[in-house]
Formats: sequence, C-alpha cells, structure tokens
Amino acid sequence: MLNRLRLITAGESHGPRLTAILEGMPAGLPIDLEALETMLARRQRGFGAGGRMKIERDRAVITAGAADGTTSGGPIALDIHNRDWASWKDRDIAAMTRPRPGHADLSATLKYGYNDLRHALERASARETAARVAAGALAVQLLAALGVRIGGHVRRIGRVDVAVADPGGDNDAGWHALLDHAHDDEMGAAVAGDAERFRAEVRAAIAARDTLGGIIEVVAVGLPPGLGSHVAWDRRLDARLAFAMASIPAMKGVEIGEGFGATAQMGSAVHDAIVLRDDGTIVRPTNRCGGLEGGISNGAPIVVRIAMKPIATTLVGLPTIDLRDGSAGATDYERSDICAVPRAVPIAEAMMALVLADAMLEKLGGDSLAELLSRLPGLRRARLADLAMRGEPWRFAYEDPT
Ligand code: EPS
Repeated sequence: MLNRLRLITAGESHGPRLTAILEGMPAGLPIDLEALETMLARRQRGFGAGGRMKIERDRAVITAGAADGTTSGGPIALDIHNRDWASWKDRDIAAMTRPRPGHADLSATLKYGYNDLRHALERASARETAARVAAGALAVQLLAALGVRIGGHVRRIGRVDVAVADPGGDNDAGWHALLDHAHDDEMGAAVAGDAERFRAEVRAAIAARDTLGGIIEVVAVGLPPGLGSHVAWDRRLDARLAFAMASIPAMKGVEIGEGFGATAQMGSAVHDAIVLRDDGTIVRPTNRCGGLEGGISNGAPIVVRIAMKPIATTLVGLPTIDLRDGSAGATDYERSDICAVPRAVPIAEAMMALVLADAMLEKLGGDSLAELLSRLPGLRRARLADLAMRGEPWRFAYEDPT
C-alpha cells in the first residue's frame, strides 16, 4: 500500500540479523540515529515483555543510502543484529510438531508444506517488526521535517480501558501533551497514573499464567489536508492506513476516529461541525472522523485505533494436536511476552509514518528534502481564501452513451 516508498524486510527471529531496505526516500534528510535508537528501544520496553527483550539491545546499522549522516536518495539498508543468534547458531533445534492456536504455526505449515513448525514461527515472529520500526523511524523523521508529528499511546490493556478525551480537530497542543507523556512512559500511557493500572492488569495475567491484548491509538498531528483521494478505492488514505495497521502481527481490528462507537449514535451526534474562525481558517472543533473524510485528510489530527489480540503463546497449554500422529494434547511453552501492547505502539507509529510519508511524497513530488520543503507552503490549506466557489448552476454536458 505504498506508492512512492518501498519497504522490504528479511530475517528470522533467531537468525543472525534482520534487514530492512527502504527505497524512495528523498535525498538530503539528516538522519538522527539517536532518535532511531530511541524508537527501537521503545519497542523493547514495557512491563509484560518477555525474556527475549532482556537479551536484545536493538540497534540499526545503516549500510547503504546515506552519506555524511544524510540520505542520498538511494535505497537505505538497515541491519539489526540478533544477539540471541549466539545461542542458536551451533544448536540442534528441537523438533516442533504441536502448533499453537493463534500463531502462524499451522496455517503457514499447511501453506508451505514445512516439515517442522519452527520454520513458520521464525518468520511469523514479531521480531520482524524491529526492522519495520528502523525503517519507519526514518519516515517519522521525514514527516517531522515537514512539520508532522506521529505518536501513539495505549488505550486499553485487558479489562483496563483508559478514557482519553479527544482534544478535538483544532487542538494540536492537546495532542502534543498526551503524546509527550506516552512517549516517555514505560507502559505507553498518555495520562499520569494510568501506567500503574495497566501494570496491575499485567500482574494478574502473569499470576494466571496467561496473556493479554489491548488497544493502541496512533495519531498524526500537523498533516495538511488533501492527502489520499476519494476518486479510487485504493487511493483512499483511510484504506491505506487500515492495510498497514492490519499488517502488524496480532492486530485484529482497525478503527478510524470514533469507528465502531459511532454506530450507536445518530448521525447528528457523529459528524464534526465545520466552523470558520476569525482568521479565515476552517476548523473542526470535534474530530470524531479521525481527520479523514472521503478517504482524504481534512487537516485535523489523524486518529487510528488498533485492536491487538492476546499473545498466542501462553504458559497454560492450549488445546492442540501433535502433527506427527494426530494425538490430542496441549501446546508446549515457548518463551514469550505476557503482554506486548506497549511494545506495539512504536510499530503502529512506524507503519502510520510510512503510509503518511508516502502520501506526502505523492502530494509534493520532488527528489530532495529541499524540493519538498520549497513546495510545502504552496499546498492548499483549510482556509476560506484557498477555495474558489463559482456559486452558479452548472451541467454535466456529457454526450448520451446510447
Ligand atoms: C515471539 C516470541 C518471542 C518474542 C518475539 C516474538 O521471542 P522468543 O521466541 O525469541 O522468546 O520476544 O518478539 C521479538 C523477539 C521481538 O523483537 O519483538 C513470537 O513468537 O512471535
């Protein structure tokens, strides 16, 4: 679902390394390696993360597409070393024949005809998302250079749903405050005090030897109107965001703005009023549409929520069969996370950033950051003066096809 950018990742969870290649980035973007590492570190944190995260210290090494710390316009290659490789490289790996419900073990083995389930696990593992975050961090940096901020926070873990009031369509500062807090919070909570409620829920899951999912909200602030299009199904920006979000492992639902909640309301309580401010800008005091109308950004913050199912690997065995002989039994325990919802926030940010950076590149064209920046002030904004209404009747004036 990317048109100007291309991203490909490679690597197995317990292989030597993960690789991402990001093609289509403009030249001249200074690369902030510290910010890239901070984003990778946020993907590793959070109470409820498994033992593997104590082993890894994700760091991306850029081996192509940059010169003097700045993008060159060529494909950017990013390498992340798997520290856990050290304990796998010389090992005879035990046979795995009992598929875990909810994981790709069975479906990928049916599809590819593997003779051991671990081949499915190795590539289906969410370890792959480290490569996405490394590439997505560059998209975040491109958007930041264009005045757009991407951030996310945890809305729910298990039964703990924290209500965060929508700051509205014309209140960027309200979003910045929430996203600042979430950025630095171990559990990804946007409001002080909520992290402890999330931790208590995770503690209960640990005691029950079980796992938890939740809801992540990811937001783009400062985006111009006019990204995406209503004219063709595959150009709709909401559809492109939903595709990217659903591609994250364990995500089972995507909502834009009020999403499913809006179905319980009358239309008059759902749609956001259009108001002209004294300075001539057209604003939306509420943002129930999540910054997207007709598949196009409207200038208000884009708000997307995603539903993450509980991790499929549980300490209590789940019912399954042994594929060697068909005997019924329970899954074996594999080291895993109890709750990976806070860790998934930067993944969602990365995927949103890739889609929106792609849409900005489409809108602005250009091959270098300087070119993009020179075109930015010319974009039509939500201002009355930017719109030219004819105010007169008109006709289709087509020829009749019969
Ligand atoms: C995962 C299982 C765990 C997670 C892994 C995803 O890995 P391991 O089997 O090595 O303990 O930690 O996620 C990561 C390694 C990561 O970097 O996010 C799985 O089965 O999907």
